[in-house]
Order: sequence, then C-alpha cells, then structure tokens
Amino acid sequence: MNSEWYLGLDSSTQGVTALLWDAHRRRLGQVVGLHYGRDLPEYGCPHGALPDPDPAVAHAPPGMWTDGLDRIFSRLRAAGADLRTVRAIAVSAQQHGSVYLNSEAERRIAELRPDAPLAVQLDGIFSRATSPIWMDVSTSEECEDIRRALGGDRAVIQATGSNTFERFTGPQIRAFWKRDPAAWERTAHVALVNSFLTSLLIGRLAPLEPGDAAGMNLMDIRACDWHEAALRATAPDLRRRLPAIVPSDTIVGKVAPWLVIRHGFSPDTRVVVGTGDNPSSLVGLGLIEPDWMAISLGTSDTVFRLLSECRTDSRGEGHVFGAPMGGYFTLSCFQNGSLTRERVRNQHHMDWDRFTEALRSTPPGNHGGMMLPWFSPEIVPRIRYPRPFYRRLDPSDAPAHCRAVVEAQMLAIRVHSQWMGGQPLGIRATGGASKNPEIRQIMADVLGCPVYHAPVSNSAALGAAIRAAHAVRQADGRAADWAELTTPASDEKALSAILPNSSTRLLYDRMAEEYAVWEREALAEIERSSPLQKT
Ligand code: ADP
Ligand code: XUL
Repeated sequence: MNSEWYLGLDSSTQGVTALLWDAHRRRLGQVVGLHYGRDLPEYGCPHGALPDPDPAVAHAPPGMWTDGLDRIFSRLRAAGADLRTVRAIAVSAQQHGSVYLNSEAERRIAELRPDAPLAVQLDGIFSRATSPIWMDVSTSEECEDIRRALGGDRAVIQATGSNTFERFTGPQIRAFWKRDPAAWERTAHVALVNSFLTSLLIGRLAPLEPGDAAGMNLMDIRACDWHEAALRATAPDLRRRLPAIVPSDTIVGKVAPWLVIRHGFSPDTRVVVGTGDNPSSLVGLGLIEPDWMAISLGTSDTVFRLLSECRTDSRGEGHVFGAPMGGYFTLSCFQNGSLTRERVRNQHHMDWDRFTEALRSTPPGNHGGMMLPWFSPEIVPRIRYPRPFYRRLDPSDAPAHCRAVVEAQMLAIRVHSQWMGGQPLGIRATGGASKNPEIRQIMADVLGCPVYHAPVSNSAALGAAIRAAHAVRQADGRAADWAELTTPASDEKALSAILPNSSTRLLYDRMAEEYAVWEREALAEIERSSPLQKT
C-alpha cells in the first residue's frame, strides 16, 4: 500500500479549507481554500459575518457555508485531487455557531441531488434565516438567566465546563426563543456548524461529539450527555431538537450520492463525526499527551492544555471541552497577544529584528522592571476598561519595555494556568510570533519546561484529516495510534526544542508570585476608578 488518503475540511469564520492527507506517509496532498468575502461576495459577509448596525450582533447566512462546502470540492478537483481515493472525511468548524432547521430539512437533506447547487436545493429549510456565530456578544441577559437558573457561576462551570458566555450556543438558543417564539416553534432541529455540514455529507442529520457540544453550556461535562437542568434553563422542548452526542471516533455514515456523482467520491468513502476548530487543532498540532500545553501566539494568545482528568476552572477563565482522543482539554484566550507586542514595538519604531535584539540584550527578570500588559480589553483576567501598569520600569526605555511586555504575557499564562495542574511536560508553540526564538526562550524560562516550535498552518483542517484516519483505522481493527499519526514525517519536534534555563527558575517563581498579587491589586484599582467595570 503506497498511500492512504483522508480529507479534512475546516469551515472557519472567514472561509473554508480542504486538505488531503496521506496517513501512510503522513504527508499533505492538495490544500485549497475559499474566502467567503472574496469568493462568495453575493452573501455580503466580507469577513465571514453580515454587517450589522449593532456591534454586538454577528450572524452569517448558513447558505454561504453550504455553498462554500460545495465549491471547495470543485476546487480540490481543479487542483488535481482524485477524490475517488479518499477513504474518509471529517469536518472541523468554528465553534458555538448554530443552524436552525425546520421540519422539512431532514427530508430535503436526504434528497440532495447532484445536478443543482446545494444552496439552491436547501433554500427554505431554515427556521431562522441567519445563524449567530462565535463573535456575537448580544446575549448577556440570557447568560444571566441561565446562570441564575443553574445556581450561579460555580454551578454552571461545574455542570457544563464553562461559565455562560454570550457566544456559547445555549444563551444564543435562549435569545432566539425569547425574541422569536413563533420561529422557535417552527424549529425542528438545532445543529452546530460542524454537524450541519456533516449532515450534508451523509444525507441525514448528524450527531455531535463532546468537543464541540461542550461549547454550548448545555452538556454535562462529566457525563458527556445533555444536562437536563441546563436544557430547562435555556428553552422549552429543547432536548428533542438537539442531536445525540456520540464518541469522537464515531463513523456516522458514508458519503451521500450527490457527492459521488457530482464530485467523484467513491460510494464507500466514510464520514467521521465532525468537531469544532479548537478540538481539531489540538490533533493538528500533535497535542495528544496529557499534561502538554500548546500556546498559539496569534492575533490573541491562546493556551490549550490537555487535562489528565476532568477539572474545571472555578474562576471560569478557561473553558473545558472534550478532547478528540478522549478525556478533556482546556482553552484560555488572552486578548493582549500579538497586537500588544506590536504596539510596544511600534511605540519604539522598531521592526521585529530590533525587537528581538532588545529581548536578547536585556536580562531575564528585567532588573525587576515589570508591567501588566493591558492595552486592550482583556478576557483573562476579564477587563473592560484596560490600561497598562508599570513597576520599576520606564516605558520609554525601549529594550526594557520590549522584554517587560513578553515576560508579562508569559507570567499571565503561568499564573492563569495554575488551576490546570502542575507544570506542563512541554509546550508546542505555534502562531505568527512563535517563530521568534527569543520569545520562545522567555516562554520556556517563565513556564519552566521545554518549548517546541510547531510551525503548522491549517492545524484545524489537518486535525480533521488525522481524526478521520484514526477513526477508520480503529473501525477496521488496525493499529490506530495517535502518536504515530500526529508525528510529522520529518521530526521537527526533536530539532527545535528550546530548554528552560535552570538559573532563571527561582527568579521567575518569585516574579510569578509578585505578578499574581499585583494583578489582584490592579484589578481592584481599575474597579474602583471605573464602577462600570463590574461584570
Ligand atoms: P492569526 O491569529 O491572525 O492567525 P498569526 O498566527 O498569523 O495570526 O500571527 C500574526 C502575528 O504574528 C502578527 O500580528 C505579528 O504581530 C506576529 N509576528 C510575526 N512575525 C513575528 C516575529 N518575528 N516576532 C514576533 N511576532 C511576530
Ligand atoms: C472558541 C471560539 C473560537 C471559535 C472560532 O471558544 O470561540 O475559537 O471556535 O474559531
């Protein structure tokens, strides 16, 4: 056997990516993308959401996702892919977004034909014309309703793995029911973006799995099944409208005839239950062992950590989701990430080379100079009225300022990931700023463990393809080993480890303690000076 092809599809906020991956050689084949704004301008979503006069509202038309799915297969074929050889497909999609289907939908999805565009055939199956997506923050009142009904912050976190958040699906469903009860009555099924698209692939309504279902505030995080009280607190008659939750390795069917005839798939191509982009990225990044961490230094800094058991964050800063390998992982998002590093860099008229030189020329601990890097509203910790704080640091001292912002960001990650368990065994660093070795060194020193550079792009689509391979091998009774499947063909992991400098350990232990105390004081000060800060 020379190749074993799987197809990963990632429907993200701004577009779709499709990627073929050969599990036998662990190599990529064709990778194609489609951008909603540029390639499907008729839907009027330049960045993946419909412009709305209310900045808190972010919706997208589900027909745009359907059209994107249909067209991405044509793009794959145009790029030379032979879709007959694909053994299985899995979908990854933006989390939290929901699709509302009427009682016609099930039959119409089952009857999809190859001779007309999907979006045209599915016209009229939606009981809600547009789908709220993860960027929608218009449901604060419903978050409060659900939180109150379940007995407060801690109770919601304990029950569902996360506090209520505006973008989570439960509060969004509740808002729909409250604002348009007649349309709710017409809703026969509520799907997540991933399960809606998977339904189109198999020609019937697809289930969910514990990775994406955990992003709804509706799943009992320990039982991985619907949480009765959360359902009741959200909307009437909700359970019968929701899909089942199945294990993450479930094969949910074979491709529907429209895919065989229209796009040339084999009728034996299997489809694996889909998941959210974050659980999928976990696999794409190779984060498969308990107690490892991945840090993505992108627009914001996102921390993923596998948990050795189901543990929740009493402060509610980290979400707990089911992991595709079984068990759980947590995700925390620090808003002051790359844009904040850029802000400090620009303040001193530097490019990245000079910023890196500044990090190299300053000592660990910065002679005691520290800052709290809150230029923009922050998620962890929650800050609506931000401002940076400085201690023993003159922000006009360019090199010291550069080191202070990076040290502060890493200290914040360390302080706010304490609840996740002991020190991680290792970190996989990804995202734009992770290519900077000086930033990786500070990460290794502050967090006290080796840092491996994981320069993976399209990690969510790659994770989907790897999940498909794992599920098929397992179903076929073959060796299905996550470690083997996620090890890149060239072992970049061993080549690029940055080790923590043991001489800085005590220094950063002390700084982390000081940072945590100072952060509490600063939050209290912000709260005193801006009474609206209370959340
Ligand atoms: P996104 O979250 O949009 O996917 P990326 O992961 O592509 O973002 O990261 C982009 C960011 O990477 C840029 O905003 C920039 O600040 C940062 N970046 C790029 N090169 C460097 C570098 N050499 N050192 C530090 N940061 C960098
Ligand atoms: C996670 C979240 C986003 C979306 C879109 O909670 O809201 O990461 O999954 O990428």
